Amino acid sequence: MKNIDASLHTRGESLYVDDVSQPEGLLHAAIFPSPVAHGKIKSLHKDNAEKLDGVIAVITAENIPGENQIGPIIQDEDLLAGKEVHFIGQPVAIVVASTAEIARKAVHQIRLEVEELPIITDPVDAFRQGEIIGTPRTFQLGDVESAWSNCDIVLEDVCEIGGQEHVYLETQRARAIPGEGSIMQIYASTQSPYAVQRHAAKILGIPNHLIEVDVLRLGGGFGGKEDQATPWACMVALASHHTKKPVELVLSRAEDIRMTGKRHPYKSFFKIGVTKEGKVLAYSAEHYQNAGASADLSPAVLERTMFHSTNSYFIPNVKIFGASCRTNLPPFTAFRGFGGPQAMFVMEAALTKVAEALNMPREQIQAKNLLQENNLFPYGQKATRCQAQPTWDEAVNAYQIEKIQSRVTAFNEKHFERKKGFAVMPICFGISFTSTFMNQAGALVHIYTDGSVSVSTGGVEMGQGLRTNIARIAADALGIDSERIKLETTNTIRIANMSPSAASATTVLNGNATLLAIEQIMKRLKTLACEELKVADPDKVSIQDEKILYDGSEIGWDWERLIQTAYLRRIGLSAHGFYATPDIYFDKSREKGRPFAYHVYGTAIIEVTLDCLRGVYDIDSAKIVHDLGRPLNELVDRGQVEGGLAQGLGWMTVEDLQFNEKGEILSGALATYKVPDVYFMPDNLQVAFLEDADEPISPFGNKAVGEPPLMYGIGVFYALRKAMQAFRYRDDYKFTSPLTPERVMLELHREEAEQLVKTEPVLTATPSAERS
Ligand code: MTE
Ligand code: LUZ
Ligand code: MOS
Repeated sequence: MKNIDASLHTRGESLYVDDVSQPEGLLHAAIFPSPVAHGKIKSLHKDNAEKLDGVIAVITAENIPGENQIGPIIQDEDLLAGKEVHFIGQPVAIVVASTAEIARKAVHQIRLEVEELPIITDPVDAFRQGEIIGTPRTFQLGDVESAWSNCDIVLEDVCEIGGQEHVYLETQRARAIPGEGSIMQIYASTQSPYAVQRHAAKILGIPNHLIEVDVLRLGGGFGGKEDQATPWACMVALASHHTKKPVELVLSRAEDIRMTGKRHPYKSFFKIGVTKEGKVLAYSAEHYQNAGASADLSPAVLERTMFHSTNSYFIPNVKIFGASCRTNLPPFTAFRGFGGPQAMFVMEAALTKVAEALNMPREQIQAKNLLQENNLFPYGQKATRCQAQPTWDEAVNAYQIEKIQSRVTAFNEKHFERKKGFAVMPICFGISFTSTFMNQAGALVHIYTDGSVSVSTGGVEMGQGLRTNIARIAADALGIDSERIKLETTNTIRIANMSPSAASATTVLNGNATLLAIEQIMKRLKTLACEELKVADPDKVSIQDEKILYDGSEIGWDWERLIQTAYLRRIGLSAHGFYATPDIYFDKSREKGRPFAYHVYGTAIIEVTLDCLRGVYDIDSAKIVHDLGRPLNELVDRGQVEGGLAQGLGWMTVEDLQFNEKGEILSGALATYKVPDVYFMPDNLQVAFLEDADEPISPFGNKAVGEPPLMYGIGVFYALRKAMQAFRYRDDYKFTSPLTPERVMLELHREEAEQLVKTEPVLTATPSAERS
């Protein structure tokens, strides 16, 4: 089955928020953002903006009728800055005008007087100054303190891990349309329609049921719209409330990059102890998460970091500490992997350090410590149906790792300035929201009298193929052609209290809810078929290829006849299904439990060629064995694996998110922030799916696939490090990401670079904000 959006997308006919024809009298909003990273607001001068022709209103915190609060976990985030500003780009005022151009022009007429306060941009500085969000966490297994003394060697180092801009193609946007009384419709590009609904209601001081949120599809979310689509939608609702007119807000790319959060940068310290054979006995890590100016989803992201701190390895003695640290940068937020990738980067750094110290191949150390069936994760869950070893073995055998090894060695002996390196990267990713209560979903199924079917779920299509997956699931469960299934928009009136589409669990949760809705209708239809066809056992009735079967053989009726008869017999042809993931729990007081329904595993081998005189490199190949369960739509799943890999490779290499000490973003445009393109991707990209790995709790055995493949990208960092070592061996190359060509140069030629910096004036980049 092909992606049901494929032909619309390729023709450019798919609709997004602002493609829908404009309602009469639509007004446009623009945001006045804080120009400084920290300070007390003394006064806001907006008269000049208000005087401009075409400006309808300038809205500030004082104009909020309800509560000026949008914090999702901790109540620490103003919709519009009230008394203080905490990062550059923080929204302070909304200008509403007849056109977007006028609104933006008016924004430039606003002036903010601020009494500036000290700025923190580094998470460890923040931690030292007590700027900690929530309570730091500690996960423990065994006893690291007594284990260190049993180790032959103990190594320590630090990782500095960069953030990542989402670069969804469609920037943040929303449109609000006022209805009668206080009713409001909101069209938003959000992964979380319910978050928009409840926060808009809170801002306006009205009950949730007066707000309807509708989402057709997103031009990408990648976590950046899990929570951070909410403010823009609340702002148009607020503007619409004041003007009594429809209002739209579309952020430009530059505004989007400056105003929204990204993947969290981390500073992490690790200590690892091993036997001289390379068996890891003890591991400890301290993760200092740069949370940005408000909590946003940071505590949940940190929690996932904790859960993924040992990746797909078993270590008997573990102690992980994590703290969410408040800085004066935009609030960092969900991004594919949700804190997992940072933890896994650190684990790989530790194993690399061990391999280098023991002078053993990295992959030998990895293989020695792979997670096995029934091993315990540090949080107390057992690894069951563990595919760490099977995916590793299949990758190593199918892709012939010895051949890769000897090819790399031969190449490196022959070439002086170019060096190859490779790395094996196993992944293990827990599936379920770590907040257990969020693992719930609803679906609403209608069958019309012509046999066509309407399916609504709480899931949002963001390019990941959800609509196609749900259509596949519904068609298979009903035994009919997928052409008969229509996927509706995601709407808070049809599905209440939905969780965000995130955590890779959208298909699993909403697909199961769809199955539960269909099950109810099927039960009624089967009973009806027994009555009409004078057969006895409803359990023996089935539908296949639109034919009604009894005990496996056709009995002359087809789908349309069955549905028409059901209608005439007054049988309900609609049902609502509700699904909640069973058997998951977590006890935060002990930091133990079973938070995940299951884990997704996989192994990648990544090979690179590095030009050691210029710092530039090619990713030659990425060869993956991925644990997918049974594919629902193999092309959709393959697309997720390749797309996730691309994003992971970019994060580790060229995507260099930079802020200066004033909290200004230096990579605030696509000219200064490079994302991987099609040429950057490995020429040789192979993806194999592990066979016979059906997941019992998922619809038709399919496993979640959205996020895990991103973490294969981590392998490229260690492949590049290998190539660097082949050129010039040193055991103190830094574990600092991304490993841009520039950083490769500075590392490979560290002494020369230091000499240069001493003698040459250093060029400083101009922040994009000053250029625009
Ligand atoms: N794929 C595309 N094309 N666009 C996206 O925005 N988001 C990713 C992943 N794949 C994303 C994507 C993220 S962060 C998640 S959590 C999952 O898709 C969400 O969808 P799922 O739960 O259906 O896997
Ligand atoms: N969002 C969330 C997520 O709220 N909880 C999670 O565990 C999660 N995991 C991945 C992505 N988003
Ligand atoms: Mo994805 S980070 O769970 O939206």
